[in-house]
Amino acid sequence: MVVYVLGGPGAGKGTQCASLVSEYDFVHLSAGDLLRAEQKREGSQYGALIAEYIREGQVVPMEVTIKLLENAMKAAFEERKNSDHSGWTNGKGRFLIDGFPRKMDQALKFDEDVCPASFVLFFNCPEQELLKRLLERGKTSGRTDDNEESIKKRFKTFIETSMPVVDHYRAEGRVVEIDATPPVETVHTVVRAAMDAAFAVEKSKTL
Ligand code: UP5
Ligand code: MG
Repeated sequence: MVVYVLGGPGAGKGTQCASLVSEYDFVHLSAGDLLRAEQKREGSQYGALIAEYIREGQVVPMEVTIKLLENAMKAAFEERKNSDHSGWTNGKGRFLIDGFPRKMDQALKFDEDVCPASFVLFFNCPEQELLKRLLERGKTSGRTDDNEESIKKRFKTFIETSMPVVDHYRAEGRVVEIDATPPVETVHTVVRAAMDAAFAVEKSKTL
């Protein structure tokens, strides 16, 4: 099972995914985190390219990101193969894919080559609130894109390039939209209810 977790920069994708991991036995894969790790990896041929794209708020070419996601998914299966995680038997597993796909080409390619998503959690939040959160985080995050100039570029890319992906899945009836403006705990309660409902639908399909 794959759930895409989408939303603007700073919407709370990473924060909410972190709680869902233990509650639903998901493996959480943040495309941004995987790219940042690859950027830092000694000997990576993509380091400089990733650094430039992230600072400019642009979407890294999909081949790089999909490969990183595929590798991380394989590693998760390998790691859990002999464990007692109930949702992870017989080649089944649960992934929260955070911050991906953020461009139509990535969405189509991943759906076709790796696995189509069961549904999409979309965190909606006004830019003013996102800017406030990211500038606050930028005081300590060390992220090269948590500065006002990069944040503005990330917003532009999100509206122009990533919202069409959300709209594509919305047209297919696969988007669960969550208001991400309230405090973390409030959003979390709503997300849990949405997950429980989505799991009930998934289960009914397999009965
Ligand atoms: N916070 C969270 N929820 C809150 C709430 N409800 N109320 C108040 N504060 C809240 O949260 C951000 C901050 O807000 C934190 O300080 C948190 O405490 C607080 P977080 O959970 O980190 O939000 P998130 O949505 O994960 O924000 P993030 O900055 O990670 O989102 P982006 O989508 O911008 O970043 P990502 O890491 O996914 O991508 C970075 C870059 O990588 C992209 O711009 C792009 O260049 C590249 N990329 C690709 O090229 N391809 C990909 O497929 C993915 C990324
Ligand atoms: Mg994040």
